Amino acid sequence: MAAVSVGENLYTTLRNAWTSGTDSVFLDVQDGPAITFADIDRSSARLAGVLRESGVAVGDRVVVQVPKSASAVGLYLACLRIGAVYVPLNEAYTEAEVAYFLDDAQPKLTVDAQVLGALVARADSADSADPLTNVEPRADDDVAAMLYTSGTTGKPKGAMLTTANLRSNAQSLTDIWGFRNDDVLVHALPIFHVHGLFIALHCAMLSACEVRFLPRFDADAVRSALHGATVMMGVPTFYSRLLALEDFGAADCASMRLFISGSAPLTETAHRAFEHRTGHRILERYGMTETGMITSNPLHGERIAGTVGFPLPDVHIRVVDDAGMPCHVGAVGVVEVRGPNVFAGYRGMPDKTSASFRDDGYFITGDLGSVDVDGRLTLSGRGTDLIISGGLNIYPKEIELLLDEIDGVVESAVIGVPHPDLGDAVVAVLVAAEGFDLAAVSVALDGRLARFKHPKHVEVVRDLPRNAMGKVEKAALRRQHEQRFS
Ligand code: MCA
Ligand code: AMP
Repeated sequence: MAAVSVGENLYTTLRNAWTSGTDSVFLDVQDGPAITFADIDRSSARLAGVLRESGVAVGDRVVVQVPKSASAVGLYLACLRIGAVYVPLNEAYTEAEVAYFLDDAQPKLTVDAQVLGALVARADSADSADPLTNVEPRADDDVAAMLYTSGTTGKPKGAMLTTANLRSNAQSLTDIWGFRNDDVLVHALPIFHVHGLFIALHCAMLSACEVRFLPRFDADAVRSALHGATVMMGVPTFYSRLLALEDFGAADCASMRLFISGSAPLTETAHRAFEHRTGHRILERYGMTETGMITSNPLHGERIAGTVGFPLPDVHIRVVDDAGMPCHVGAVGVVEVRGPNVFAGYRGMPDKTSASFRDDGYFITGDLGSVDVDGRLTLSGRGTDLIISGGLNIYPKEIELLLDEIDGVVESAVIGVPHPDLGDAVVAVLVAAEGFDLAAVSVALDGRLARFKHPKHVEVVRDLPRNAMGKVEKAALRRQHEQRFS
């Protein structure tokens, strides 16, 4: 792949990759005319002009909480063009949650569905701002986007991703996954996370290939989109839902060359079942908001179920013990990573940032894993209580704090429990006063916590299991509830 110069805007990198095929389809949006690369170039230039006219300048943050659409992609590219920092938010967040992000990000502009409609209308109208065809030069370490991610106890932190972070990951993945301009990518992921926004769309743009841009994951719609397509990226729930379609099989995947899974562990059972039904071995990869993709199983070569493969080009990983010393081959420890993919830090949180890095620049992921003699990484959980449900991260502490405030709740413990569809599902265990009414739980959480974080099951118990130090034993609780959804 051609080397890129320092000072190149990521938009320019992406655009240079498709210049020869501007009339080819980029986003096949199902319910409207297909968007070509030339279309998105034009519409993002117009939107960039409108953003500029609205006073958005280089380095300003633009917070975006909108449904998935071609216009949202245009807005992302418009922000890149003018050097604004794109800050996407999950559509499911409540007003209370969004208020925190706005206060923290201090955006110049906040875009919801209505504002996006108005921006697009202005961009489309004859007397609108001039399209901004010149692209702002950006240095490699300039921040291009900021995505929120939470710690185990603290509030969400804005992970600042630089031009070089996004570019290096995009180039490596396009390369190692063998993307070509005759690929057709099935895109059913949301575009407010690294997976759907950067990994999927950057690979498509760098290879100038077509994207079947579905509004959300719907198993039947995805199944029909697979016909004539070549690649799909998804979270494990996508694969378990496809497998749940009774007659889904090889005939549905006849044109496919690659299925990629990530964001959460893909069980060996799902991996094998998918191969058995379709003949395809899913390629599993591993990443984080702060780092983009870290490792991947090989395109050519053995894809091993239950492992997440090898570090990407220029990315280095190591596994360390509690004392920060490198572990022996095969021993489990904390995974650390260094490379051009690793973020610039949490905005406005220098202490949290430095606590996340070793002195030699390695980022501490918090994931537990081991590396085998060939350098292949296998993950074995996390050192923290993080719950990954349907590919979305949920932090027990955030829910426990709200539960503990409910009248009649003495204490609470929130755990992730194996779930056939979501991987893990949220369960809340409460110690409560006599006669406590469970209906109070949803009343307390509604409007304060995005619905996907609400417990799928709530149970009242007499006591929570504790160790000798008095700490709640979540592992014991998880064992007690492990059959709940099976
Ligand atoms: C929706 N619901 C959920 C989830 N999603 N509950 C728990 N976990 C979830 N993930 C709840 C809703 O609140 C609602 O509840 C009910 O399910 C139906 O909502 P609906 O929107 O219809 O759900 P769905 O369409 O079935 O969505 C499930 C999904 C979706 C397809 C698995 O969550 C999804 O697309 N997940 C992918 C997330 C993702 O892109 N992750 C990447 C981030 P109620 O009825 O009670 O209101 S990680 C990343 O980017 C890193 C870097 C990486 O490695 O990739
Ligand atoms: P997030 O920061 O929300 O993007 O979530 C990142 C976390 O998702 C990682 O730290 C891992 O715990 C988890 N993750 C991503 N990909 C995988 C995978 N293939 N297998 C297991 N866990 C994964």
